[in-house]
Amino acid sequence: RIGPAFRTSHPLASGPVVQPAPTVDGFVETFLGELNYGQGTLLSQSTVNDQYLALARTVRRYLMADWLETGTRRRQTQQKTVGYLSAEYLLGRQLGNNLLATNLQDIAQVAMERCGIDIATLRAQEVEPGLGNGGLGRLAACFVDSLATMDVPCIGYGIRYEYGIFRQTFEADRQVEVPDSWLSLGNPWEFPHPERQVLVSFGGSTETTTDADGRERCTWTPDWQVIGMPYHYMVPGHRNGVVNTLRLWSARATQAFDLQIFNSGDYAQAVRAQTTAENISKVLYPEDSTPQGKELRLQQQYFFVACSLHDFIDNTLPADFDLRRLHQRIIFQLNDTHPVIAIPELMRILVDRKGFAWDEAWEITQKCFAYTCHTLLPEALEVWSAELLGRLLPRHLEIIYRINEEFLEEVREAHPGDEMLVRRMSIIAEHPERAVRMAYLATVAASKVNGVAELHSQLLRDKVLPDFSRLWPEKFTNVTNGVTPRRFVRLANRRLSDLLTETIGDGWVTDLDRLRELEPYADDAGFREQFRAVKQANKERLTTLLRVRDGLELPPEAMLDVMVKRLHEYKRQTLKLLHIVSLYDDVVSGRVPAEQVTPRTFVFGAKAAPGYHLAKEIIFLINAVADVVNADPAVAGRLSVAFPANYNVTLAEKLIPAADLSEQISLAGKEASGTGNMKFALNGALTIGTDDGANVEIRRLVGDEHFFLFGMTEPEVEELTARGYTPSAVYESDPQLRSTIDLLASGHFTGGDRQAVAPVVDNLLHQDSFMVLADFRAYLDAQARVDAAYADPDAWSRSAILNVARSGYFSSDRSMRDYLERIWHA
Ligand code: GL9
Repeated sequence: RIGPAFRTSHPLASGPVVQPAPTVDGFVETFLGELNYGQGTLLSQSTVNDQYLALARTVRRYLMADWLETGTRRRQTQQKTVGYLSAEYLLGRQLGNNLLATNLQDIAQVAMERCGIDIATLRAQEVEPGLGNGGLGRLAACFVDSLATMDVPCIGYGIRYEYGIFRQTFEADRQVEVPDSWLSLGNPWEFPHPERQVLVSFGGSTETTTDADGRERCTWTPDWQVIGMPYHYMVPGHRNGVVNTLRLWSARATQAFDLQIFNSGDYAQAVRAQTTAENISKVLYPEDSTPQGKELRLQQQYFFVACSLHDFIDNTLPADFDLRRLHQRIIFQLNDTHPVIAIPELMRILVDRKGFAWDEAWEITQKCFAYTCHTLLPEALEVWSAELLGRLLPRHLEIIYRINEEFLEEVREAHPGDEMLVRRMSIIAEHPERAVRMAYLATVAASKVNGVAELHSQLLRDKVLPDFSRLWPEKFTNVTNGVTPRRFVRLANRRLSDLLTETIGDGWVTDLDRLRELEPYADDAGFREQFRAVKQANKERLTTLLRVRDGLELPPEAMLDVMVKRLHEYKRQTLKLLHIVSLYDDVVSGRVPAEQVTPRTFVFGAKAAPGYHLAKEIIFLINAVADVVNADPAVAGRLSVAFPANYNVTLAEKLIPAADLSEQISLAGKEASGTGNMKFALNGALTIGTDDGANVEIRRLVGDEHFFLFGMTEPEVEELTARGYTPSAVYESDPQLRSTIDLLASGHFTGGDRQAVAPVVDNLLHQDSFMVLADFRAYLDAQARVDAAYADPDAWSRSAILNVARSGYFSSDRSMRDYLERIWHA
C-alpha cells in the first residue's frame, strides 16, 4: 500500500520537528547517535566512510525541520513555482555547502576534534555528484541555490544517473575514462520516495475514435512502461530557514517485467528486460555541445520530463485544481532542448487525459513553458529523427505535427506566398531525413526564449532563430548567466571571504553588488598587501594539493595561468598550447634569455567527450608538451605546465581561488556565455580573453584597463569566413608561428614521433575551423601585455581587486531576479 496510511489529529502528527541543538555538545551527541543507530557501529571501530556518512546525516538533521516547514508553507501559500527542467545538475560536494548554509562549519569542526576526527579527511571522503557535463549543468546547480536563498518556490527536476560524468585518468598521456560509481559507498544526501513513483510509457500505437458527441479522442496503447522513482535532495538557502527540493528520477522495471519472469519461462530474457528498463537512468551522456542522436538519450529525456509533469500536475497540485489556471502555479523552464519533449507531453495530458479542447490546451501550454538556449553551435541544436520519435512516442509525434501545421498556417497568414520561409521555419526538417527540430518546437511553444549573455542573445536573434525573432520580437530576451557566491567565493575561498567580510561586512554573501564597497581599497597599499597574501596562500594550498593528488612539483611563486573547461576546438586549448610552445621555443633556440621570461605555471583542466577524437589528441599533446617542458633545465623555474586529471567542481574550488590569470580565449561568436570566466574574476584573477560570451560584459564592468582583450570580433570572424580563411597562409606569413608549429611538428615533444602530433598539427594547418592561427599573433601580443602588467605587483593587485569589486553583477542571485522579472513573473 502506498499513500497516506491514516489521518490523525494527534498533537504530534504535524510536528514541530525538533532540531538538534546548534552547539558542539548537540552536534557531538547527534553525530554519535548517527554513528551508532544509523551506521550500526562504534566510534572506536568506525571507518572514515562510516564517519563521513554519520556526519552528513547529522547535518541533514539540522536541515530537516526547515525542509518540512518550507514544504508545508509552499503547500499553504500556493505561490507560483519554478519547475526547472534540466537533464543535468552538476552539484559538487554537498557536505561543505550544507555546513555553510546552516552556519555549522565551526561547530562541526570542534565537534569532530572532540571525537578525535580531522574533518578535512571526512570532507575528502565525499564523491561529488557529477550529474552534468560542464557549464550548463553547473548553471542549473547555481540557479537552484540562488532560488532557495531568495525564498522563491522552486522544484528542480532531473535525472538521478547511476553513473555521472566519467572519471578521467591519463595513461601514457592519453585520456582514459573510468566509470563514476558515485553511489557505491552510500549517498546520505538523498531521500527515495517510492510512494511518489510514476509510470512512464513508451512505444506502441495510437488510435483515434469519435465520441458520441462528435469529439475526436486519441488513445495511446504503449507497449512498454517503466517506473520513475523520485529521490529528493535538499536545496538549502543561505542561513534563511528555507530548504527547497531537487527531485531526481531513477528508472525501475515495472511489475510487468517481474510477471514475465514467471510467465515466460525464459527467465534470463525476462531479467534482461528489467535491465533495459533500468538502463534509462544508468549513465549521463558525456557529450557536450555535440549530442549524438541516440535512442537511449531520447528515452532519458522523455522519462524525466513525463515523471516531472505527472508529479506536479497529479501529485503536487490539489486534486480539484482547475488546470486552466496552471500557469498561475507553475512555469516550466526548459534548460536547453533536452527537456523540450515536455511540450507535447503537456498537450497530451491536457487533451487526451484531462479532456481539454486542442486550442484551450495549447493556450495553457504556451503560458507554462519558457526556453533557454545555451549554444551557438548549429550541431548542438538537437534534432530527432521522426522515425525514432514516432517509434518511441507515437502520440507525441502526432501532436508535434499538429502544432507544426497550425504554426505554419500562422506563418502563411503573416507572409502569404513565401513558401521558402515556411520551409525554413518548419519544426519538421525534411533533409537529410524527416526530423523534429527541438529548438524550433521550443521557440514556437514557449512564452519566452532567452540566451545566456548579451552577445549570445543578440546572435540567437540574428543568426540562429532570425525568422522567429522577426515574427515574435517580444518573445526574445536575454538573461546573463551568473554563479553562486556561496560556493564559488565563500566556500572555495575562505581567506578572501574573511578579508572581504573584515573590510565591508558579510552582506556581500547574499547581495554581491556590495562588493562595490571594496573599490576604494584598491588604492590602499595595506589592503593590497593583504589581498596578495590571500592569493599567495591559496597558491600554496593548490601546490600542496597537486603534489599529493597528482605528484606535480610546481613553484609556488610563479604567475598561475589557468585554462579550465571542457576540451573543445572552439574553446581553443590549442591556442594556449601554441603560446606555451612559443615561449619554450624562444628560450631553447636562444632568442630570449631564460631570465627574461616571466615565471609562469600553466594549468589545464579538461575532459574530452570519449568519442571526440581530435579533442583527445589535443589532451595527449598538452600532456606531451608538459612532460618535456617540465623536465627541460633550460626553462627550469620559468615555465611549468600542469594538467591534473579529472577536472571537476571539487578541483575548480581549489584552482580558481589560486589563479592570477584566467584564459577565456574561444573564437568570438562561439562561446554562448561561459561561467568559469565569472568565477575567476570574482576570485581576483585577471582575464585574457576574446570579445565573446559574457567576456564582453565582464570587460565592460571591470574596465578595459583591467582586462586583456585580444583577437577578432564576431563580425570580423564572419568577414574572414566569407573571404575564405587559409590557415597555411597565416603560417607562412608569421615566422614565430612557423617556428612554433615546426617545433611541435618535429616530434620534439613526442620522442621524435611525428605521427603522434600529426592529427592536431595537420588540422591546424589545413582546416583550423576555429581560426587559432588567425588569432595567434594578437594572442601573443596580449600575453606580452600580461607579462608587463605582472611585473608591477601593485598595479596588478589593484586590477585584481577591482575585478572582484566590479563583478557582483555575475551573482546567480541577479540572474534569478532577471528571470523572475523578464520571464517567470513568479
Ligand atoms: C553551455 C555553453 O557552452 C556555455 O557557454 C554556457 O556558459 C553554459 C551555461 O549557459 O552552457 N552550453 C552547453 O551545451 N554547454 C555549456 O557549457 N556544455 C556543457 O555544459 C558541457
